[in-house]
Amino acid sequence: PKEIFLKDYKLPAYYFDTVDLGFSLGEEKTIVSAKICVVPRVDGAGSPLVLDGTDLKLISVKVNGNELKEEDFHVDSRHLILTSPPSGNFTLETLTEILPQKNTSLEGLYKSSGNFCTQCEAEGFRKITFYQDRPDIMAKYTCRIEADKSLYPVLLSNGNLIEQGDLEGGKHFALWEDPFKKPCYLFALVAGPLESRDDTFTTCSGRKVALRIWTPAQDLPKTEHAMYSLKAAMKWDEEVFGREYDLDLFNIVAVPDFNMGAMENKSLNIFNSKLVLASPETATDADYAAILGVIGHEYFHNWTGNRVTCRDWFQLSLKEGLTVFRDQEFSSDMGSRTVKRIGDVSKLRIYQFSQDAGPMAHPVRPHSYIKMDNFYTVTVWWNWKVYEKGAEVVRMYKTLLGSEGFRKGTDLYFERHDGQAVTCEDFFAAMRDANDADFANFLLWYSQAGTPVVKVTSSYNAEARTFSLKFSQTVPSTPGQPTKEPMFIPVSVGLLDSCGKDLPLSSIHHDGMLESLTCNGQPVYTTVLRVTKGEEEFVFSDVPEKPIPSLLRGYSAPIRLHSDLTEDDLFFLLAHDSDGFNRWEAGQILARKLMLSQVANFQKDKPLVLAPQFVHGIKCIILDSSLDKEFIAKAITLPGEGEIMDMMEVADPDAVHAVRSFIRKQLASELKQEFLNLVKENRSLEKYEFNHANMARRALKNTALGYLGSLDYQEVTELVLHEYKTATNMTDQFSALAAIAQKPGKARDDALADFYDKWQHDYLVVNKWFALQSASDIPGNVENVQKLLEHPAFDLRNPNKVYSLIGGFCASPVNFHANDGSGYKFLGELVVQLDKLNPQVASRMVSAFSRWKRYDETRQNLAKAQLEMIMSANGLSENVFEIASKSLA
Ligand code: B3K
Ligand code: ZN
Repeated sequence: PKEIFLKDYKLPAYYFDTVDLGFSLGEEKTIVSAKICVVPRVDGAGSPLVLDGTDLKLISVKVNGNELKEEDFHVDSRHLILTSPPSGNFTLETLTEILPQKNTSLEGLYKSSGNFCTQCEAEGFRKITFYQDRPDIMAKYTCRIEADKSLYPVLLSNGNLIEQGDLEGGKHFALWEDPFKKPCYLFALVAGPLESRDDTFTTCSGRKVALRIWTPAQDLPKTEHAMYSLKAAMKWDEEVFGREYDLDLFNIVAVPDFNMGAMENKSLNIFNSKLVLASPETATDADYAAILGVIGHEYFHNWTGNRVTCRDWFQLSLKEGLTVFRDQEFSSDMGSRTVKRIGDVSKLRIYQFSQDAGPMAHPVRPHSYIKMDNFYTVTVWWNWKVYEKGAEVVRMYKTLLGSEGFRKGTDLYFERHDGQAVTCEDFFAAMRDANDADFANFLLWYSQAGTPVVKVTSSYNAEARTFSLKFSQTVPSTPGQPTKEPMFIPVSVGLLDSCGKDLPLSSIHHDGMLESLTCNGQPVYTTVLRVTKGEEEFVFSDVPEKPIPSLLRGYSAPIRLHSDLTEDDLFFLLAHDSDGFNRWEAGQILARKLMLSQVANFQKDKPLVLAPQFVHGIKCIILDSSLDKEFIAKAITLPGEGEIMDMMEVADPDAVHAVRSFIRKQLASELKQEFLNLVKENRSLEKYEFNHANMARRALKNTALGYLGSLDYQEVTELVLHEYKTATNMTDQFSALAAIAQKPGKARDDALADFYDKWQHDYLVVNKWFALQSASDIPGNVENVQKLLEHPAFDLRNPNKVYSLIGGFCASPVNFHANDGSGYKFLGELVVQLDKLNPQVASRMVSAFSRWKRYDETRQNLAKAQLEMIMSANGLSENVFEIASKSLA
């Protein structure tokens, strides 16, 4: 396999102006015609025209209407090369044959569950027709689709429908025209027996847009929330970013077989049905929230990705980091900002931090790739660097510039680059130029991999009334980047007085300069320190008493922060910080310390103990009626096992699991009455509603139920069963089931059987049932998961089922990392099998092995053996090769 490098980027020799596609969709084969107006770049004329094409059968190729002679082109399994094209503009016409019904990779054009459907990003268009499959080729498209009318009554593509009609032999056709230039990765086609939920949205300039969400007829009732989300997103983008929708029609299609969450094809978004379909009875609050976020995300791409796109795939974060940031802000505005931030940062910590420290570490803008698909965030097994760390980089611009400055920057970015394929530097330049800002070496965030580690020490001088913060930063070495430069880190800070109130900040000494912090003569309570050096000191003046600093408020930079705050300071911040995020963070730091100290006890065979101060802290949070209930639910949830393992020299899944279970159970037993009260006081109100207040009640009740489920009292078991039986929505029902399923036994078996019985007709609910069992940490779970592979509802060809059952299993450290190697063997064998069907999904699964060097020698050897076995498999895909070989390196 060939590695592709950013430094090798070259402008294309030819541009494409217009592209007219024709599809004749058939059961045996599909014929694709492409007529392209080719325009040589000034110094490109006459050079060979190299078109990408994977596994296509070429029927004919014409230039300016004349069939090409054999000596004028070359065709193989990857390319079609025109060896001596005309020197001026010319028309290229190709006819190709493809077999969508045999395409299990779900990339390119594929047929599944009775629909034809496409997925072209990143490089899937080359599986449809011969083309320069790269994002800097932007052209105007038409698309004519022809198919059997009874089997495929609905024919969709990008843009506007300009003609449709019946044809002989029971066929019909539709002709679509997209007036906007686009790269081929945004091309889409859907054909199938679908029906739509219709609505309209009137844009800020008064244009009426038809909105349609397409699904099989029986699923239409479940599209109400998706439609609500779409309209909310359209309005929000007008208000917050000044972006108006640009066509008269916007389509969303939900399909059950899809590799990722969704795809932002111009005016024809295609979604994994999991991210569209919801009803209170079948979807949880988390599903509702994910739908809101992803519908928003794909819609926002219309400007950040489609109107302004990427020059090359190395710039992926230009559109993904920015669009993730936009969807995070959208969800924050629709719900609770603090809770959203806590959720995003915890995920960032779990996934991005660990990837940043592993063999696949790469910068937000990678320097090279073998298979671009490996650089996408697709579901929880994603690559978090391009997407989520990229979003943190965008957030830092906003932190540095403020809301108004940031908006000036995005306005300038759209003004300058509409209709262009650009780079991360272009975004940087727009932010800088619109604000005349000094961003020092901020661009390093795009090129330097690894999570910076920042240490802070503080000291108070009572006489001088000054408070000093000393920072030192290092960036750990990563593959290919042994040494690093200091980064530009915005650290948002506030100082608390002894009553827990924010102190006014008046001025600060830094680099020999005294800087006033007042804003229009008024003191500020939070300020952003620009930390740019290896070692650096900031001294606050006029500080009347020894403060407790609240550092990195709102998590203002994606770093690991180590401070000299004592446990007492942290308990104080947990009780008082005005920054909700840092209040939660203080509790998490305490919990991490506690868990690590107990892991050390466990490893030395010492008894485990839970500090009374910690129980008291949790109790205070529970009883604080001024707090948001969803915040309480987050604040009383312990850090995950993966997060703790990441902090250890040698990760020990058994110890971490034992400690986390011990603390949970101990808290449950000491605070049993409080948890029982939480359940009773927060039972769901009559009707399910997706709003923050109701979701917060459910979150708190179900977190309490989870704690109680770890206890062995009869009374508690009955309560949990009662909650399961009386639940009126999936959020409550599934949480109760999860609480019951914590412990092996008859109650668990009966509840799981009952749940399947109820929901076997609904594949999305059945996936939850798979995931709950596969991710379980009950001992020896690998056998159950093996059995579930044979379950009639399981299908290796459906990505969602694989993510639920196999991905779910890898998420349980004790079972996946079982020291007899059973978990590794299970995954190794499946990856090889899966790779033959769907390389993208297989490569996501193989990533679970990537951090094998973090474990003890026995586990290392077992995991390595599986990776080597995978590497030796016949016909291994580039996707899996890239991850497996980099993991072994
Ligand atoms: N842009 C798509 C992801 C494509 C993944 C290709 N393997 C979805 C999104 O980020 O919005
Ligand atoms: Zn995206």
